[in-house]
Amino acid sequence: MATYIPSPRDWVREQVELYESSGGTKGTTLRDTGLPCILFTHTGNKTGAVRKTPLMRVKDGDSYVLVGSVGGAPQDPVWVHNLRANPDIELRDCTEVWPMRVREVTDAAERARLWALAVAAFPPYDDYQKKTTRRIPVFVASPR
Ligand code: F42
Repeated sequence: MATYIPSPRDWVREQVELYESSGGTKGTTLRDTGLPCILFTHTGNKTGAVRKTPLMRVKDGDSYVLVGSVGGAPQDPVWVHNLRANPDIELRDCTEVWPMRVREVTDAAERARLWALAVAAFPPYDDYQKKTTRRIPVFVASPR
């Protein structure tokens, strides 16, 4: 069984620990914004380690939209590289956990539709995209 390596970012590691240890009843929102988050488990593409990443919850039917924004930083989050290498994840939305498969969104029309859903769920995504020249990567996670 691969080892879990927590995020080096304290607030992220703490949210993951609270989210999971409470069985998805605590730590399920972005700090005090009340906006819902999901948590997904993925495989490190270099270490093979278990990695866990909270993201804002953006739903599209029974699929979820994963947005690699990191606040509009100049670099993609490294979980993007993990998903490109290993598309099988586990996604937790509060008390429910599903095995899912991700695919990166490349079609412009599909991206526009999903981006609108993402911004509706979390308006700062729009500011983040304006802040950086990189095209924020978007993935769809669907039940496998
Ligand atoms: N980030 C977003 O991008 N979008 C969101 O909507 C979002 C919401 C959110 C809500 C709550 C919360 O607590 C955090 C939230 N975040 C959101 C932040 C998110 O959880 C991640 O912290 C952020 O996206 C950065 O992801 P990252 O994968 O770049 O994390 C870095 C800091 C990290 O963990 N680095 C590790 C390290 O040691 O430096 C390595 C992690 C890793 O996966 N390593 C790979 C491996 O093989 O193990 C190799 C990766 C490679 O190819 O280099």
